[in-house]
Amino acid sequence: MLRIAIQAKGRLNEETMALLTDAGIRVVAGKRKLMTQAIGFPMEVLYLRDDDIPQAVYMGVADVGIVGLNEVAEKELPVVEEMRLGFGICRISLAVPREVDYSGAVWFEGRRVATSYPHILQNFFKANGVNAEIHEIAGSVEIAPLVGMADGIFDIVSSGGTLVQNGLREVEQVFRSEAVLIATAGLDDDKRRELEKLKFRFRSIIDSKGLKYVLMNLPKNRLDEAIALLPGMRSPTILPLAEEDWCSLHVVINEHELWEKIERLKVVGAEGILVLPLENMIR
Ligand code: PRT
Ligand code: ZN
Repeated sequence: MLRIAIQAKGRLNEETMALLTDAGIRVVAGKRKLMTQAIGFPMEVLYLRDDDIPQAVYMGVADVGIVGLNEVAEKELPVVEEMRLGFGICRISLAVPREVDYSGAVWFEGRRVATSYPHILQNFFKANGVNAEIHEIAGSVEIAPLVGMADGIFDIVSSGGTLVQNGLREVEQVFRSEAVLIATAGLDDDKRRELEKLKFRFRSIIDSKGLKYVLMNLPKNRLDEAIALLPGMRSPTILPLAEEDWCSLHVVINEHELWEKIERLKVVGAEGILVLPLENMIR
């Protein structure tokens, strides 16, 4: 049976739980319980702090884990990245006080930088031939320049709001991150098989994100024009209607082009258009 490590609480917890639920895996998280048995998939769920997940997976305490790629990169442990999950998207950036006249990475030469990601930062400085003093601090990195602890910071940025609030300006985007599924290297055959099943479920959920199932009625003689407008799956589904000159067309359309497509379909005579959420697309 697989054991998966997930973040007990924090930014990744909610979307991780939602991904498991969508994959038909129910987890009843008992308060203060470190581990629970999943329902709907033979799996145990281990709740950890995100910082501890790469190590737990590396040691085989958990076979797989869901954690930010930033934590995996920082820990520099040889675990296998199985799949990117498309949430928890952020970057780790260097930032300096707004008023600084920034001249490129050399600006950091001899300067102090506060961060919770010293290894990733060290690699960046090394690649750029910069010698800077890296100060590792656990939290509230963004206030370090204000209180005189550092000249700049290297921290996670998402909207950029936190930097602005603290009078800082993002100057180098060093590392891009999102939640990833990682696994212990060299899982045995049984566990590998279970993991492939899990990945198959995750993949179909990720692939269906932003997709809508669209049904419409269409005069048969405009069908070719309508099909020419529609991208996507191998061919649209066309069903006969009681009224002879009409048919019903079913297609999958991506959210971001939904309205544009619908407007054009109306021009070629589509009527009674229904847009339905698409839960899963199994390829
Ligand atoms: O308790 P535990 O150790 O498990 O959690 P934690 O407090 O260490 O981490 P948590 O829950 O804050 O974040 C978990 C993971 O979410 C991170 O490792 C990233 O992979 C991912 N993630 C995505 C983020 C953000 N977005 C994010 N915006 N992690 C942190 N932030 C913080 C950032 O540190 C900064 O303080 O949000 C602030 C910046 O946000 P903006 O939107 O103002 O730019
Ligand atoms: Zn953490």
